Amino acid sequence: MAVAEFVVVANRLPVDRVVGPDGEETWRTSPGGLVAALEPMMRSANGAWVGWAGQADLELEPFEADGIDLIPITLSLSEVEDYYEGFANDTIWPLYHDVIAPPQFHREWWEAYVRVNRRFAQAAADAVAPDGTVWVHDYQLQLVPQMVRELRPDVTIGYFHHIPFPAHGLYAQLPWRDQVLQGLLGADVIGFQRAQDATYFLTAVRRRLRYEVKGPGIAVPGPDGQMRTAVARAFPISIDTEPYLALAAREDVQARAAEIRASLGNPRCILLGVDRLDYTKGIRHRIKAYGELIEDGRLDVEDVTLIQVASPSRERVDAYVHLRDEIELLVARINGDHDTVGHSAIRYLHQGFPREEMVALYLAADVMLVTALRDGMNLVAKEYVATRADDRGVLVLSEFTGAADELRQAVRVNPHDIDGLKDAIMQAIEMTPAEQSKRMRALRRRVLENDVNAWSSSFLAALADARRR
Ligand code: GDG
Repeated sequence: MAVAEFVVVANRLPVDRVVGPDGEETWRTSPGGLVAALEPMMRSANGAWVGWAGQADLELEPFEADGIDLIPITLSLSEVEDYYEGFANDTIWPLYHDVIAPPQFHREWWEAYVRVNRRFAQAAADAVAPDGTVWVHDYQLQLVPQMVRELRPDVTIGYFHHIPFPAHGLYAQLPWRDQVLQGLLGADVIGFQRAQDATYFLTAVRRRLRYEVKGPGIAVPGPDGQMRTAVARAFPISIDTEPYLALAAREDVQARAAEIRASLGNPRCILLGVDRLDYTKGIRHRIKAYGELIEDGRLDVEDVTLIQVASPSRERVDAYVHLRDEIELLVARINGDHDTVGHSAIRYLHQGFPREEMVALYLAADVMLVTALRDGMNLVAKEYVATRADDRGVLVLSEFTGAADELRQAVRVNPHDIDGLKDAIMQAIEMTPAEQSKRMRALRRRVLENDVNAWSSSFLAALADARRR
């Protein structure tokens, strides 16, 4: 029965399965910013969340966790391989990140993508109340907006794209490029991270579908020949700042930061990288630049340490297996050549950590290195800034991240330019405390003002406008 006024559709449900000591199963809400931003809305508007529980062949009835109604979608093992690991993560992900890795095009992956998108759309259409709202998230579900519209023309539909949208020359490689545009255009509001992403999308719509585009508005023909307007523009996402501020202020977290510094031999400067182990994040470029600085004698491992957290990700996709080998070889070479018995050039951690530990690492780090080759936004950059309550510390930030549009006072880098990256790292290490404070104050103002609640409010306001059109 259709009851929810507000339905979120995302690949994953916002919960993780926890198996207790006696084998009993419970669900714990995962602490992502998206959940925090949508929670008030979910509660006040009688909301529901449609998504996959993260395990193949798991058939679950709708259930409630922490007051949120969850509608699980079942995926078979072959669908996980073809729709998720295949089409989403090995076709769309590399293509939309400027083909940093070669995208694989397979017709059976596309067929699974269509089939699974239809399942999500049907579940959303079944759950949403008359004249309700459906908000679809991300590149795994680009066909869902149009599929929901066909099933439920009465509802208002939003779509937010968390990753970049590529320039037309690259997008045009996609064999199913027109179908994907049609899928997205089912939404009333199509949100992107950066103005540039919205522009690329509008260009693709104009060039491929020949629809009329005026500013952010697109005239989309309906099945009855009537025109409606869809809007495509930027809504830069952010973090839920409150837990980061609270953790950074906690004495035990600060003590842990001091302990981390001490355990590394209290180096003069700690550099930090925190990324999912993904080829888009520029981890290799960062480590190469750092290794050369040591090699050149501009840095000494007695004074400086790089901590690199590379959390395990997509370990069944070939490109990620190769990337891991490549990075681990590089780290081992640099450490082997330069470590002393007491000091390590790079402390490499292929592990995930609890949020407390992440914040302790942010507090311990003098310089944060975000060197992504392409990144929709990059929330790590914003998390680092949020935790720096004393206005100290330096953010080195790639210009190819969405965050670079907002965080103008960071030390900007082109990660492909290794010499430029080396100079930027040195500039960050040598920055005076006064200059650090001046920049960090401005960065923090921006992050604290445009938090994830501001982001979701502005998107929902655009959806409310669409409803009135
Ligand atoms: C996609 C887009 C866009 C990482 N390791 C651990 C851990 N993390 C947390 C970070 C951060 C999040 O994961 C990663 O977010 P990013 O934005 O940096 O990158 P993606 O995962 O690629 O996210 C991206 C984002 O969607 C949102 O729209 O910004 O561009 O690619 O919050 O802190 N958290 C914990 N332990 C870890 O080991 N607890």
